Amino acid sequence: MKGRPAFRERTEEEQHAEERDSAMIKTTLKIDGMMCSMCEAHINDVIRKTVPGAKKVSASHTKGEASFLTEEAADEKLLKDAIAATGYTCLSVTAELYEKKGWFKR
Ligand SMILES: [Cu+2]
Repeated sequence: MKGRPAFRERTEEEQHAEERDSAMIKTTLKIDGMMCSMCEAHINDVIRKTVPGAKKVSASHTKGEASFLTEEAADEKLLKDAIAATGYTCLSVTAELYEKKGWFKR
């Protein structure tokens, strides 16, 4: 008796469907002016208000950056303006594809 189910190679179509479902966009902002965890909280608030669908919103004053995940690309100018209005400076915004399965790796 065999303990494992037979392995079936996934079709290319299935693989593509899976990539579409699991792919999100990770946006990373370089932010100048954060000095402590209160600043991080301010930035997190601004991001959540500016990008309502944002997940995994996280700012780090030691790294001077903040990041979050979205299904659709976030509006760069809107973010920069909102951060500037809070008293910090958004130096850059970068977006990259992010796979959901990576969340649990570390
Ligand atoms: Cu602070």
